[in-house]
Amino acid sequence: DAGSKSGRGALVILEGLDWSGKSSQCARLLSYLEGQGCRAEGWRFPDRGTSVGQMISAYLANESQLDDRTIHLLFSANRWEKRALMESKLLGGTTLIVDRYSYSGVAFSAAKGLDIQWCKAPDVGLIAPDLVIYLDVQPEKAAERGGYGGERYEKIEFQKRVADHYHSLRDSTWKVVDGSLPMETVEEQLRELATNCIQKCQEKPLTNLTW
Ligand code: 2DT
Ligand code: MG
Repeated sequence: DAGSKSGRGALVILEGLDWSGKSSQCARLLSYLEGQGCRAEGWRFPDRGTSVGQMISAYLANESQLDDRTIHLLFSANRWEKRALMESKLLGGTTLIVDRYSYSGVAFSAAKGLDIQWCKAPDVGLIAPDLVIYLDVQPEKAAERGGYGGERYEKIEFQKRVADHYHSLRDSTWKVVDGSLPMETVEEQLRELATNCIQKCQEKPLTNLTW
């Protein structure tokens, strides 16, 4: 009965390359948790619904050009504009299942050659995740999935560099799940990881991201 007591909600992030299966798994995990009576919401970054998010969306669709540092800061601003709502949801007992967060921010910008410390700095002070699940899929496998190649970063060579940067960001909150396993197997592993995390962090205070 994850989340049925009156503690805070958990901040659970899913990370991975484009077409690693994050969005499908987020949706499946969310409906499972809701079915268990757990209060949970699905979020994603970039949140394309805000005015900052619309600038990001146009950039990703190659409808606009932006300097690499400018777009990096817009991605970060897009998380900052959601920080207060995120905090109140979590403190109010709602678990957030979030498709991408600051790790995407750093891994994708660093893959363009930007300095990693520079990339990390604007996200210091955002809410620290309780759990980061990395869906590990080979860039070549992800590229075979339908729809691949539609947006700016969906090129195998670039995704390989992103994967290397993700690798260097792994810390104690990360769990790596083999995203090439059957969907149901991946789903089962995510259920277990998320349920454990939700139970464990009910009494823990929220902390800020420090890297
Ligand atoms: P989606 O396909 O998941 O909508 O992502 N990205 C994402 C960044 O470069 N920096 C960030 O901070 C975030 C959150 C990853 C769209 C693309 O945007 C990239 C893929
Ligand atoms: Mg995408």
